[in-house]
Amino acid sequence: MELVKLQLDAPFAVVTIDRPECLNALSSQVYREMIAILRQVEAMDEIRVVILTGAGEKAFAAGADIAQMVGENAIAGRRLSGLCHETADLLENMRQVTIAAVNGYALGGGCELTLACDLRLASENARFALPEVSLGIIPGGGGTQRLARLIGVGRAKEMIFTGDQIDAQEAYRMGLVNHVVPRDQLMSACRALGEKIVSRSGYAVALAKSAVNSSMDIDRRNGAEREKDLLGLAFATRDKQEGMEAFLARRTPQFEDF
Ligand code: DAK
Repeated sequence: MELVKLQLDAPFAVVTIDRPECLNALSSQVYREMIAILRQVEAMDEIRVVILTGAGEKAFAAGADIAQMVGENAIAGRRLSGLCHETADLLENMRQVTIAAVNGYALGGGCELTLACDLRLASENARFALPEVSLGIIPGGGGTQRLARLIGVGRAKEMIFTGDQIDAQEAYRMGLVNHVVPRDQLMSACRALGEKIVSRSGYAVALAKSAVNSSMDIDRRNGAEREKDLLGLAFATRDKQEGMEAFLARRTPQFEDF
């Protein structure tokens, strides 16, 4: 791939948007390459955690590629929207845990990619914004939906209506990111968090991911039903037996490969 790089180091896959000369702007080619890579990674049994980041010192991704969008009509815009949504949906629903390692600007489509990840870790220099209204458009990669669910409607509307950037500490206070760490510790912090998750039952984590994601799409009563069903499924696994027996025997559980 030209614009998105994949580095495999099981149980981790690191996916890097690699256009630092334009702050990793997200062209349709970037989205296409990301979709291909995420599909490939999703099929890899040995990979449990996907870390998404941007190349260079300044940006995770400074949004959709304005140089490409400026010449596009409504049909091309609709097509781009499809790619944005497909990428975000893959990140959100893939069987692996996805972590955004936000190493600088995460603007527009870049911010939307972080929102689709399960977890977000930011370096101290990270900055977030949905500045689309400054360009005469609105967020088109799920930003109007996911941001409000994550930080609340009022705060999301302020960010979207003003397009203002917020720094990493403010993002942390809002609940937009899970942790803020020094720049040089960003990847190691992502890996440490990933290692901890990998030490738990992989199947249970995947069931939990599916249950939490359901809460975004369905009402609370049906969500509770789904939670009960998934918990019932968890009770049928060897991991449940192993986890509970290990607890009682005061030993570390040996979970099945997932
Ligand atoms: N697209 C293309 N090029 C970009 C870019 C972008 N988004 N962001 C930066 N660059 C390029 C700059 O043009 C510059 O290129 P050269 O002039 O060197 O050739 C280079 O990257 C370095 O940028 P700056 O010189 O501007 O660097 P600074 O440090 O001065 O400023 C900045 C950094 C991040 C504050 C600034 O670059 C900036 O404001 N960038 C644009 C941010 C932005 O507005 N992003 C777009 C948000 S809108 C859709 C789905 C999704 C979307 C749209 C439609 N459909 C469903 C249709 C998403 C929209 C967006 O993401």
